[in-house]
Amino acid sequence: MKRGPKDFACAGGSPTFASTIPVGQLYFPEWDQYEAAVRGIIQRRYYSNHGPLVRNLESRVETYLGVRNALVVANGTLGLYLVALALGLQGKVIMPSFTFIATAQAFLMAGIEPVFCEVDPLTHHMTPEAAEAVLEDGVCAVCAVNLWGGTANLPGLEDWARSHRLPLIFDSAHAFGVQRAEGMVGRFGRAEVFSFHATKVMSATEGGCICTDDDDLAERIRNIRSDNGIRRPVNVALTVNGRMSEAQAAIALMSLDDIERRVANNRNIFETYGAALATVPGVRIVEPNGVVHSNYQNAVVEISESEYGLSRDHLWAILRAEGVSVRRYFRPGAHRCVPFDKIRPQQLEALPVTDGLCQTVLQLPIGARVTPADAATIAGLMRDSHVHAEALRPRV
Ligand code: T4K
Repeated sequence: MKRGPKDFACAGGSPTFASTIPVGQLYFPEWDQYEAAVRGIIQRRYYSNHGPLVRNLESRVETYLGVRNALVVANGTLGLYLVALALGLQGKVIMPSFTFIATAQAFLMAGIEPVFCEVDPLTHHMTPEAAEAVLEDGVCAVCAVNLWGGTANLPGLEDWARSHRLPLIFDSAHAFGVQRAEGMVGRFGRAEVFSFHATKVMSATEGGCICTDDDDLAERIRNIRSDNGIRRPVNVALTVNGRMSEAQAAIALMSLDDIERRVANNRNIFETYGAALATVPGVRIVEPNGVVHSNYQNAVVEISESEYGLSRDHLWAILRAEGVSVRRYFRPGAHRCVPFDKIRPQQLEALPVTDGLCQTVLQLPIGARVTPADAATIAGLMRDSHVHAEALRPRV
């Protein structure tokens, strides 16, 4: 506990944490498990190109999510790119600006121009109304993003996309293992793409996964991904190496075996933050939206400077000095990032909700390397920072 402003590390006091508490899920298997998995790879003399571990992983994910096709790839960005190629998209795609820049970059790589829409200020997700507001000539698809262990209004977006005859893709980078009343995330739209990056609940160190119930689309993706004609060869205009290696698949299989335990830890952490921060003025924790089961991929708060006494950026600096690796995802919105600020200058001042969130949202640590006790300490630091806000403000 910080009894006075001088106790804070930013003012010369001792940092609360001796080693930094990371943001990100960061699953690491036990060494014995890893050694056994790698020994198998070496004994089989088979590193990549849709090997037995990749095939097993795809089959396990299909069963876990109840989806017809799970196609693992090198990373989530590439997954979105492969979907855009396989759908033969040409023109523009509607997507929220409040997302990781990779969402927009993946489509731009495929020659498709993003048209950015607003998000709901409470849930941080795009809505059918937000998509309707930016519909323009040349739009050929919609890419919604599922954030923070929750989802957008998936059935509402499906209805809207259907009524405009637009294919709907979900960037579900954050949403592996998330469940809505209608079913597991992974089965909505034409395709959904997960990230299996180390910072995600489901980790292959680097990796991603495209899920679709559309068998023809899946076959095109398999051929574009360069699998040497596994299953049914299909003519495609372009092939891209999007393969996942056996070593990545080995980690992913161990991550999947362990996922429920880690989600339970995440939930404890999230609830600890929620209870401890409920009475801190100007701090709102963002609940996972629209789901019956969250993976608690993120613990996200919004900071209201007028009520809290410090801006989000002040609090960010204070916590980082204390050894808490808080992050300001996403900042700035994609519409203000290179090269989209030049491609669509007409949108620069058109997204005030997104601009506001980019200045107020903060990611708190959650994941395998964080404990509920850490979360209680971090929430205590946030309370103390509020109590001493006036003295802390000019120093950071
Ligand atoms: N769509 C959305 C909505 C996304 O959020 C993302 C990715 C994508 C699409 C694209 O998916 P991928 O192509 O990445 O599969 C991270 C991740 O690189 C990225 O996957 C993620 N979203 C994005 C939001 O965040 P960084 O650069 O902020 O993470 P990094 O490397 O700084 O790590 C975070 C913390 O974890 C740090 O404290 C360091 C620590 N860490 C990290 C790694 C990788 C470790 O201690 N050990 C590690 O091995 O981007």
